[in-house]
Amino acid sequence: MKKDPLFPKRPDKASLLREWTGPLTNDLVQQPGAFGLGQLPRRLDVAATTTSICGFCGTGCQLEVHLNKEGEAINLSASTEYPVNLGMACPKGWESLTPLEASDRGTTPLLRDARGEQRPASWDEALGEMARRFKKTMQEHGPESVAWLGTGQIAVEEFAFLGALAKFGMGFVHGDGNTRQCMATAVAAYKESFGFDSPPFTYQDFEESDCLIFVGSNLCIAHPIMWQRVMRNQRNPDVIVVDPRRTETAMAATEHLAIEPKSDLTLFYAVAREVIHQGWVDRDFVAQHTNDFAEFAAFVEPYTLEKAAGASGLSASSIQELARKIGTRERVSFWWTMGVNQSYEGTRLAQALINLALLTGNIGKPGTGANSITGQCNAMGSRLFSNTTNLLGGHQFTEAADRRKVAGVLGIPEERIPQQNSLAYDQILEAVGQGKIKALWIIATNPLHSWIEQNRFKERLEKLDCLVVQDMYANTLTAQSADIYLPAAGWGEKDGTFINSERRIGTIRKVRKAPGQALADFQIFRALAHHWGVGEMFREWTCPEEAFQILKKLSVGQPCDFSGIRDYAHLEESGGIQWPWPAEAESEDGKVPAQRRLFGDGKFFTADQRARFCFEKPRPQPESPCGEYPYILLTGRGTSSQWHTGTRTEKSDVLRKLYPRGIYVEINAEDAQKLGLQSGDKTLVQSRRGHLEASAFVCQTVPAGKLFISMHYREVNRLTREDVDPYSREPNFKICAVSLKPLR
Ligand SMILES: Nc1nc2c(c(=O)[nH]1)N[C@H]1C(S)=C(S)[C@@H](COP(=O)(O)OP(=O)(O)OC[C@H]3O[C@@H](n4cnc5c(=O)[nH]c(N)nc54)[C@H](O)[C@@H]3O)O[C@H]1N2
Ligand SMILES: Nc1nc2c(c(=O)[nH]1)N[C@H]1C(S)=C(S)[C@@H](COP(=O)(O)OP(=O)(O)OC[C@H]3O[C@@H](n4cnc5c(=O)[nH]c(N)nc54)[C@H](O)[C@@H]3O)O[C@H]1N2
Ligand code: SF4
Ligand SMILES: [Mo]
Repeated sequence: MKKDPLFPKRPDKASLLREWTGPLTNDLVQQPGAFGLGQLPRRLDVAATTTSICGFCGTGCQLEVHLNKEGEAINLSASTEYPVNLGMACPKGWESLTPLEASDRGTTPLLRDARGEQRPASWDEALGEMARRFKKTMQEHGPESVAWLGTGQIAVEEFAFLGALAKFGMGFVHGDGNTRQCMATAVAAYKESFGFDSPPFTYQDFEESDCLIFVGSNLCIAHPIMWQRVMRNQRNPDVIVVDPRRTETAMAATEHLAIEPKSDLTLFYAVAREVIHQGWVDRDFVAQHTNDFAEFAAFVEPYTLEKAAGASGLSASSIQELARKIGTRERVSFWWTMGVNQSYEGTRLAQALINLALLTGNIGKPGTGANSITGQCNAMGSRLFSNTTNLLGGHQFTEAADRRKVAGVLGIPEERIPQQNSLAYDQILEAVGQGKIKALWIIATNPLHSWIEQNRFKERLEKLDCLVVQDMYANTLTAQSADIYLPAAGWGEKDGTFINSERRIGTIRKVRKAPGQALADFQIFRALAHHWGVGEMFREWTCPEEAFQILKKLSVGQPCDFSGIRDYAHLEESGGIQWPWPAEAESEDGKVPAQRRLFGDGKFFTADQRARFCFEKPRPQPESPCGEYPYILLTGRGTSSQWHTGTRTEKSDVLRKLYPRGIYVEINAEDAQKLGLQSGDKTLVQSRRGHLEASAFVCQTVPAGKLFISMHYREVNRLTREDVDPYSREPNFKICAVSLKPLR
């Protein structure tokens, strides 16, 4: 911990005001006074300062947390020297401490009694009861009758412990997490194209690119500090946003391509064809470092500019111009988020972007790359260490050598490691619906708000014999349904590491005591191991920093090898460390370089070290608009001040003020006029699966025929439809067909 009694780096209010140079958005983020600047610490109260990576989004900003004599956080500010955020933070970051103080924090375990009411219980009772019920279910119905659903929002050490305990200790076969709702598509795409789940970029690339193409990404509000990095770009770049909506990011870009939803695949195949026809292919790179180019070139041949124009609603000339920029600008980078991942054909779409980077040799060099931006603070950690569909450290359950290696590092019998992958989230739920999975443990996710097609989800959940929910708050929608509730400490109340979007590993620190009897997830897993009778198996997992040493060993020899990281102090003094950083890594000055990207040598992680062109014919959307449901509903983030289901951000008065409380639906002026609607009028929005009431917000951000409702409102997933991408099994959250009627 850094001793800093005089707090010399305290930024003054004026410089912080200057730092917010963000785009004009409709949610007031440009008014810094609104997000907690009034709370800068008073100089004399600060006894020490420590640092912690922010616990919200995958940007991974570092915060300086100012502590009093007792080591308790008084307040925080944005780290000025961290290579990610350079002194900036968004409203959520500034307000990070407030959700910890909420009055509805879980302070004691709860057990549902015979009358159906949740009653306080001791940890021994609650964990004893959980162990008893899960064991009984497994004895009667086999190991496949239980499962867990985890998260991308706890520390790496925590979900590694969770995954190891559940599968190797308790004998589970199935577990998945909310990363499935989010990043699974990028994982599947990278694995097949590059041989490993390996986002290649570093944030410096935002500043060093000549042409940045954002596909299905609303960076200004979902990753505001990454957008600030784009704003620092001095190369006069083209910033092109491909999104059906005129988002905050689209407005701030140099160009907005307002495509028809789900026409992206056709569009980018046509762009690839044009790049090939115009001779803009980097022939040397393609010949030396890729496979299947000839097949790809033949495949894209039917995707003419006219065909893409027909599908996307863009003009043939604007598609040609897009291809020209991709083919001729020196440094081109492709960035994507949920508009790509959350699609029934997301994996192929992500690969269509990867293909363009490969075709034009835009990879491994400054300002380039096919770059998936991650959502949650530690989605990248969960991708490597959740032990769900891949074995700890990016290994394979199905490979005997991998099982042997992991068993050796952990000192457990090899037979403890399942030889099959877990079912994916949607398959776990299907098994719940069929009565095959009877006990479910949900950790740090709130699927009764966030999972797609809620009615179906709720029906399935009712079939469970036992639901355990482990959350910071006892009153989330999901926690209220629990038979057993386990109160968890949150960000700020525990130690550990997160991995951000650019593969940077950084530490989080305990700066507050958890309320009541709430325990860090790590400690809950430790206690549960004891109650299950496998405490001995996890005797080395005494604290997160010890567990980190085990994870280092698991990473050895993998593309993500970070065995060269000494300990948490090494991470803190280095400004975080991007993987890979193997034990044999060397640098000239003995320090770890602040920015590193992958594939500078053109060698990929496939067996022959070549990247693959992966492609497939586009398919029609699962649900198109029709006479009865004439609109396409789009869903996504609504503001930089709210986080998902709002369990944390709703607890801050400051953040709440920045966003409307009541649910609203964005509707184009043309459609509103036809229906005689004005902003504020009540409407009924209906799909084949459910309905909701929302007030109309008449605006130009959505084109005619499209509506938008943000995912922060719990009602939205009553409307959505559970279709998944066949390769990643990520749900198609972004679109469904709905009707809208004025309610008078
Ligand atoms: N403030 C805030 N920030 C967050 C989060 C939050 O809840 N609040 N959540 C975090 C998480 S977990 C995630 S995953 C990220 C998500 O970050 P983003 O993916 O940037 O956010 P979304 O709004 O979900 O979706 C992005 C865009 O995809 C567009 N889109 C929809 N369909 C299509 C399509 O067919 N084609 C194209 N090209 N675009 C389409 C939508 O119109 C939307 O503008 O944000 C992270 N950051
Ligand atoms: N329609 C629609 N639906 C969507 C999306 C969309 O774009 N459209 N986006 C999807 C995406 S990308 C995502 S990532 C999901 C997110 O969906 P969720 O994961 O359900 O959303 P959160 O609100 O982040 O839920 C996290 C939960 O963990 C708790 N928590 C926080 N920290 C801790 C901790 O340290 N320990 C424990 N035990 N609990 C903790 C919080 O209180 C909260 O209840 O939503 C998905 N749903
Ligand atoms: S951009 Fe993301 S990581 Fe940075 S302060 Fe905001 S929520 Fe936290
Ligand atoms: Mo996400």
